[in-house]
Amino acid sequence: MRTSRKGFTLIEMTVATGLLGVVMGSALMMTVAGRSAFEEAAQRQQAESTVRRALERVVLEMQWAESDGLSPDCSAGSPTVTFQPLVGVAGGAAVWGDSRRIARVASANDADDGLDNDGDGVIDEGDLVMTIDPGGPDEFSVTLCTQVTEMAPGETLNGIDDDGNGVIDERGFNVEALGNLITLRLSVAQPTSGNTVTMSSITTSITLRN
Ligand SMILES: [Ca+2]
Ligand SMILES: [Ca+2]
Ligand SMILES: [Ca+2]
Ligand SMILES: [Ca+2]
Repeated sequence: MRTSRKGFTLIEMTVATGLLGVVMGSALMMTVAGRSAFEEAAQRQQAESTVRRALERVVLEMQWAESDGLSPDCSAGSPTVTFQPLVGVAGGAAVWGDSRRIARVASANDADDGLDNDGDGVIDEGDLVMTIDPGGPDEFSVTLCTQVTEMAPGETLNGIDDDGNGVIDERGFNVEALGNLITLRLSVAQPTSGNTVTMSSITTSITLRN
């Protein structure tokens, strides 16, 4: 005669509860891992679009600059550039606008001292700032981008071109001029929610028309 089984034995219950725990645990881990991977991808994308937008702005400002009017001449690369944009032609002569300086400057929150003063996980980050009419009566500054790295990734301050790109000790922002070909490099380190830092680095070139 078969005995009907009602309910579960203690062992079955224990095993079932254990399995349920494992399943729920993995589901939770997958959710957490999925969320952090998603957040990481979103933050990386945001850092990349920040760098791209800032460089697009620099290209927009510099494309009408006079190629032999850059200061310094930037042939060895420079973290700062001053130029005058062509704003029009009058009576057959070029009309130049107020000079503009684009430079990587130390962040107000993190002095250039080798320490992470603001505790965001990035040491000595700076801002990319454009100043219109520097030193002049109409001087006006615009921050194009924050979190610009101290040095370009792969480059340390040692008098050597560590990354072999032809520029020695380039900073997080660098302008290199070879004739009227300008190479712009910008690197940003964006602190993220998971106590990590997302790096984004873009190099772009423009050919000056003047
Ligand atoms: Ca610092
Ligand atoms: Ca910092
Ligand atoms: Ca280099
Ligand atoms: Ca170096």
